[in-house]
Amino acid sequence: MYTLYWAPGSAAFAPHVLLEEIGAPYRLVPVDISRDKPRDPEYLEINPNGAVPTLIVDGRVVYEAAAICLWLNDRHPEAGMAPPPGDPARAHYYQWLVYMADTLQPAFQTNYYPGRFCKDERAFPAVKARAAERLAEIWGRLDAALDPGPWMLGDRLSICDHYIAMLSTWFEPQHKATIRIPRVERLFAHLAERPAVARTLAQHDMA
Ligand SMILES: N[C@@H](CCC(=O)N[C@@H](CS)C(=O)NCC(=O)O)C(=O)O
Repeated sequence: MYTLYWAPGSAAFAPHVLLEEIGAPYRLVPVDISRDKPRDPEYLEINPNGAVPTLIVDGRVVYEAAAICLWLNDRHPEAGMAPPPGDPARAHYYQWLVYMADTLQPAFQTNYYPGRFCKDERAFPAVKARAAERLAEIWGRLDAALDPGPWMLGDRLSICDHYIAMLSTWFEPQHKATIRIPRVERLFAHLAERPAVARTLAQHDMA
């Protein structure tokens, strides 16, 4: 039985949808990640970053959404959400997952939490404006990588697709005017037809 610490609409979405794709039994534990509230000390013992997701199985704790996805795929190759070891497509499976986690997610973080990157509150609008530019650059590269698609790995569905779909739900209204991601939107529409995705979207109140 897996235990997933989560919050709706958060980085827990990708591990959550992967658990649904796998069909493994799991339970969800909600975490309050409100910006204006301190983190629950009990949760900080599990994940000192105070962020979601965290996954526990057989007493082993793992955090970082991408790491959880890689680990779940290792444990459940039968779900077909990763090219197997030795398959050349595995190179880009690693590449895109790491790129989204270490390049795109920090740009979102800079936008959502400017105070973690700059102490001077007067500079927050400038920090957020630069984050918006970074988001536009990075999303441009990701959307281009979906040509011809339809998936991140070409004709093969993988966790990379669930991951990019998750991140595409993190925009603030002002980004929508400047960031165009038509191929990602097409990918999302295809993915939403999958029962595992529909169930997860419903649990995140995003159906
Ligand atoms: N690098 C972490 C980041 C996770 C993250 O930023 N989670 C957000 C929700 S999407 C969160 O919990 N934010 C609350 C906080 O950072 O205090 C991961 O990929 O798991």
